[in-house]
Amino acid sequence: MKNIRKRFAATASVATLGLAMTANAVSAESLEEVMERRGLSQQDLLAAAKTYTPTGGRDEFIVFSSGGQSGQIMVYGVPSMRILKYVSVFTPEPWQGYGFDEESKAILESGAVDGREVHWGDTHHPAITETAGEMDGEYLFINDKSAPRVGVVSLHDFETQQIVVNPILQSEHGGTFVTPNSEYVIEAAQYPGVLGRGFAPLSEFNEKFRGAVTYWKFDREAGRIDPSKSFSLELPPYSQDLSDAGKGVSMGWSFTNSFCAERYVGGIESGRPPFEAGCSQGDTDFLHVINWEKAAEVYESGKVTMINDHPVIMMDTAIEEGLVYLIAEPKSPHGVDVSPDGEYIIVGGKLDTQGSVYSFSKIKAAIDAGDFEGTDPYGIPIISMEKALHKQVPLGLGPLHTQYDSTPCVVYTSLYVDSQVVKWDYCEGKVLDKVSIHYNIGHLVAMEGESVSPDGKYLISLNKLAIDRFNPVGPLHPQNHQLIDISGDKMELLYDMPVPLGEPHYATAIAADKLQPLVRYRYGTNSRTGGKHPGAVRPGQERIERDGDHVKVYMTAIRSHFTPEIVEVNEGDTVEFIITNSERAEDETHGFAVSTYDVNLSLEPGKTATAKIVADKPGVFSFYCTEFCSALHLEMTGFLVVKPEGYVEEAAAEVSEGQAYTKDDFDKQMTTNLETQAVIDSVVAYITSHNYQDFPEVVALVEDAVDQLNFATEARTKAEELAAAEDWQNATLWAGQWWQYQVKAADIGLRAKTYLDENGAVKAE
Ligand code: CUK
Ligand code: CUA
Repeated sequence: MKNIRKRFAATASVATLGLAMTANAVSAESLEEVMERRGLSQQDLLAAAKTYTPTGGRDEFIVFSSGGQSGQIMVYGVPSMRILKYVSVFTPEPWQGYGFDEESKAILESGAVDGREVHWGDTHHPAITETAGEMDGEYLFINDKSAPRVGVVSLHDFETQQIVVNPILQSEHGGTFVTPNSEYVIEAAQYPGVLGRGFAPLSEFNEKFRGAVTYWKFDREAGRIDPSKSFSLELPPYSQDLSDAGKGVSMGWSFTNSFCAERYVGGIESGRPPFEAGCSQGDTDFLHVINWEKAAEVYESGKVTMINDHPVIMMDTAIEEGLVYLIAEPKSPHGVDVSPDGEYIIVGGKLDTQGSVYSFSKIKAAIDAGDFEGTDPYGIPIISMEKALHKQVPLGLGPLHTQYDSTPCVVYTSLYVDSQVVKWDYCEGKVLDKVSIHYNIGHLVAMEGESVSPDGKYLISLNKLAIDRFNPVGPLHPQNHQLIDISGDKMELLYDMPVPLGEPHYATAIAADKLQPLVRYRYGTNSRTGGKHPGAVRPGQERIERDGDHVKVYMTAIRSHFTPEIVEVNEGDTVEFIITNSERAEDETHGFAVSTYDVNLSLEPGKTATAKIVADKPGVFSFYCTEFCSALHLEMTGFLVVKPEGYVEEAAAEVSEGQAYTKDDFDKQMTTNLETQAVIDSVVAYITSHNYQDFPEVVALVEDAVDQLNFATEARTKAEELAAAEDWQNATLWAGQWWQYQVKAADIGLRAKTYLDENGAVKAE
């Protein structure tokens, strides 16, 4: 009767659901009908086909974009333009626990400037480590313009592992750019200051204010910048801007341009013309040409002045040793980009209409011949612009940055004022094509476009304005990354990607197959140091230790419980939860939060992290897992009991039992368990009868399932022992726990089976 009524109800609902019929009709729509309905052209369809990535598909390139004022880096795929990750560098980011666990707090705290913690960053230029001028995908650097800092991100796990603070600059911008073997990470100043962040009156600007460029030594083995082997070079108080490292023929040199070589100091409030007037008055600024290889030798020979314990090669020494030269560059320059072979250096001028192509061999010839047109006010030799130029090519209004194509001599330059990208030939000096973007492009990035062997194919325009491109969301619009196809003669705009994160400046793109990130950590890893966490424990080793009013909880997390689950402390105690995720299954991340406290962990498989709180208020607070990690995720919880000062336990210290269980309950649970075991056995038989060892993903799942089954066996033994003693209460609960482990093992087993099915595993003979 019940069934009939159900069936009747089902029929009635189908009959009355005219909507369902319409939905069927829609899904049968033809391509032409969809195009008509959505107003799509053939061109749109072609663009879609070039970017659309079906479910499960992967991208050919991975882009790391500066997240601007978010202090983060955004990671997305090309051509799909699907965002994959935000890596926080200078800013707390709760999902990944960054700034909410002790390990990452230590990283953020190391970014304190003169004792002041800075919780945001203005990220501009990411750079991936290089080997022989090729991106190798191991580490990534990014600068903070607002507080002069450099962050180091490991691309083994996409986590920030180091922040170094520039000891002498008060402002920077021309970072980070790596030398061809990542020997150094270049960071150049922006606004001049007294080196060491000291004071001098602005009336002594020319005498006391300075710029500089810092060469941070990268220790590849350690995966860290080594400040003790890093040095800087003092420069005049021209506002240094972007930099690039020489390569090939210009290996050992670096180039940093500047604006406001006028050394104008504003003062609009006292009737003086503003900065913008005084800083754009001159026709030219200076490109700084620096021999960093020789500078490193000078530094090692000890010809430095220590400022804030940091070695600085002063200008007099730099001039004497032939480390630095200047060349005029036109009209408020911005980008400086070295060609793949290292011979050409292309500079764009914000107020110019042409791209200036300098020739390194001409520069070198002038230096070798001592052929200078004079010196600047500080005595630095100036190479004549005419003698250093290969060509100047009219490109359009406001050329900023340039990226190199896979075709020799072909480059793409952003035109800020024209809102266009221009494709041109810098060898011949001719424009090849232009495409309009929306709107006011800043940087642009081509695939591996700054390496010695650019990949071409795609270009992304990182625009300053979005204006009318997207659905309105208030006065602050999203940023707009526009994907452009550069595989043909004509550039073709394919896709707009809105990004609500921060203004992107530069981005860098690498072939996806060069990235080999971890799937799980070595058991008990402190992801911020890369080493073994001293507080890591394995299941069975969990404990609570007290030292005075400091309580350490050594905990494990595995689907779907924390061990221990009840933690009792006294009001005023400092409590550290040091938690290891004991999982090995891919993507089985657990979170950890304590109600009302400012902590959240992201515990990926194998990771150990610490949530530290001061239990300053008596009460009972739940801690729980913040990632929906299994069907019993909501049950992944525990209590932090904070006893009031002077509290004396009156009632028995036993935890409340909740529901009471009988032999019937136990028997019922056992029946369920034995049925479940039969299912597990069949899945195991399926997996082991196939060539699962050929699939590393499945091997990992099997390992994880075996873990769960071992736990299951332990729980079963306990249940059976308790049943023998007729303790039906605990026997039933342990039988239930056995079932929990079975369910997890079955879940993992089914994932493995599905994977084998979908990936063509074969049945063994
Ligand atoms: S900068 Cu923003 S568009 Cu910081 Cu490289 Cu040129
Ligand atoms: Cu672990 Cu939810």
